[in-house]
Amino acid sequence: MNFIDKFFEKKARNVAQLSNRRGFIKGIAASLVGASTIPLLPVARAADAPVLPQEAGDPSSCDYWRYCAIDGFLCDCCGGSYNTCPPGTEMSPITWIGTCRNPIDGRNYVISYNDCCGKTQCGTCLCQRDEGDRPLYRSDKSNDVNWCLGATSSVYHCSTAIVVGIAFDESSSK
Ligand code: ABN
Repeated sequence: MNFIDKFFEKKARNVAQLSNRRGFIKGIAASLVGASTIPLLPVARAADAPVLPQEAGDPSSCDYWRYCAIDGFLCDCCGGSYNTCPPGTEMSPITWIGTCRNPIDGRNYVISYNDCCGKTQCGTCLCQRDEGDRPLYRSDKSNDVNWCLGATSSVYHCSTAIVVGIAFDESSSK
């Protein structure tokens, strides 16, 4: 065999090796494994979306469904809203948690009653519904607590009512 024959034989073997059946199957398998890992990658899922219950009622009225366990001045009457603090105040990072039934969909929602802090008390729309409230000596179960003690300023202004989740049904938690 002369030099040219040897050269082309080697090239042909290389090409055959690269395009053999085993290599082809290996390639398919690799792409299948790769594709199967795509759903495992971190993506924003619907369950992570904020809970937005259907709304009914007047957030400046103490009867509003989210206020079932509140004790304080409604921020909605004080320049804020049922879930935002008035300008110039800061939301307390620690809170009292209640569970209220939404009359529209009949579901129970977990509500966080964050106080707004840094201005003297608002003084309008005092609302004390106290559902589930326990005496002050059970501070973990009492809503009669100034949660601004955990904020930069401990001066209490008003309270918000923020939906943080859907509560388990009593029957499903047993
Ligand atoms: N969480 C409302 C509040 C603030 C100060 C004192 C009592 C209750």
